[in-house]
Amino acid sequence: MVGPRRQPSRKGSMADVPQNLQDTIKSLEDTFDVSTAKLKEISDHFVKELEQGLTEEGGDIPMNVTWCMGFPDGHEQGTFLALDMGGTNLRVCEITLPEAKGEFDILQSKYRMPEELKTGTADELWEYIADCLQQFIEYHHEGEKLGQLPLGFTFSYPATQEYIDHGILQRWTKGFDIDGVEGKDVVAPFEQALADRGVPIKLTALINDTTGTMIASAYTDTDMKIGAIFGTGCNAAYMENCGSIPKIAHLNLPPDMPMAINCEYGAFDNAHKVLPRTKYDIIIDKESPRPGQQTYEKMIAGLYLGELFRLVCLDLYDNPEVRLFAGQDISRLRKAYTLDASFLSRIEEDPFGNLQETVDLFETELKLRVTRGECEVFRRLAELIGTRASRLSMCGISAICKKKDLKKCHVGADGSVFNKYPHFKPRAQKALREILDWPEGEKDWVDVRAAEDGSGVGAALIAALTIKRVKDGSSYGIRDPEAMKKLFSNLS
Ligand code: G16
Ligand code: BGC
Repeated sequence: MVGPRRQPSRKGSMADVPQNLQDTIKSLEDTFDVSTAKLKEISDHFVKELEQGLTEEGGDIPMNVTWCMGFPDGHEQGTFLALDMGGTNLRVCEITLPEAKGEFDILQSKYRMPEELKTGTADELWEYIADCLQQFIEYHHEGEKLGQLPLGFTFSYPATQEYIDHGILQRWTKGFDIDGVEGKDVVAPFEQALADRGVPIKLTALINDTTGTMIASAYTDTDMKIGAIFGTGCNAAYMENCGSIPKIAHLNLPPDMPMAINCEYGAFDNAHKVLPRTKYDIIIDKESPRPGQQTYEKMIAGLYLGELFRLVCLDLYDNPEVRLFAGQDISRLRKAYTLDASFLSRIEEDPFGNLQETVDLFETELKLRVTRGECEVFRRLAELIGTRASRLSMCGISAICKKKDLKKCHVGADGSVFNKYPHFKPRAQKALREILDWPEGEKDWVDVRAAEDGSGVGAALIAALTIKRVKDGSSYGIRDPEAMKKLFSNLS
């Protein structure tokens, strides 16, 4: 039998929850709540780390120079391929930017990144990606004689770029652990796999998903100043002036020239100075493939939310005062990463007064029978983990706003947590308001909005901007400007 639809107000729902579980809820609140004062402290420290990342000496946050040197003006034109390799999906798109300002047509195929690829070999990775591209071209251009197609490759991992069409993987993130790629150029083996298959593609720009999201969003919205991903991983990009990037001072670029910076701020506070890490965050880090890395990301990104929930449940099972799942076989729950963020979303979205969906979820996913009181603990725990993630997520965004003195702007956002996790956006906006102290009664000055069609369009636009730049005579950050100019002389 299904209980009554849950009322928006949950007052009274605790009346029949045993005292020991009420105490558990209180203690979880103490563990996961992040106060306004703490958010402000984190955000202030974040500004310092952003600045340090731009210096020659560097710091925890890489602040990668991307060679994406300007926003689109809406008049970019041509047909481009875009490849988007995220944590979960691989997308191949063909994007046509027509004459009409700010428009685009998109053809796309989505392939799942097979789990085993994430811990396989480098050859398997590049071969899989090249196969997907080959399939896409054969399907959409069967029998056509094609010249070299320009490609924007969204590679959503930290990369050092001397040129826009080159990138050395600094380290894998998001649970990837493929040997022999870190510290090496990713473009050469990728191009080799394409050449082996005779696929007529020329990588024109290697970009990050945050830069792509920023550029795609700015194509139709000139207030867009930051691109952010709240998904399997977390990160943001913004536009800096070359003159404010001490680590590239030796290149003598014009000081006012714009340069997109891929912050890679998932690495914020790797020195553990300010984030309120719980014992669960510490376990997640310790048991990850790269302990000590991505401290901030591991507290807020989608990959880790289910794992946090699982670790707390295990702890409460072992706690003699609480004894969740008493007397039951918890072997399924013991398996690391068995729960993903959608498990929490579904608990948070359970519409029933008696939390029947939560009961069913534990039964189907974990083969566990749970009591009404336990469900109240799970509901509150999911809310606490989700709320902490959205609030902490805004420390990075507010820090960029402070650093660039952006009082009012839009932030283009993408990723499964932003798009699918319940209440993420209102919780995040509330935290931004607390950190940035907007005057009472004012609308949100910094507005985090869903990005237009993700970083695929961004990759195409950055490829277009790069070709345009080379044709206009700018060779900054392009490996072989003459060759690129010649190859794409037919594109406007
Ligand atoms: C979108 C963007 C990708 C980005 C991804 C992040 O893809 O186009 O560039 O990497 O979001 O989200 P997640 O980490 O949750 O996959 P998609 O395929 O989710 O629309
Ligand atoms: C990666 C970033 C990426 C972010 C969001 C992080 O783990 O290091 O490059 O932008 O995830 O996908």
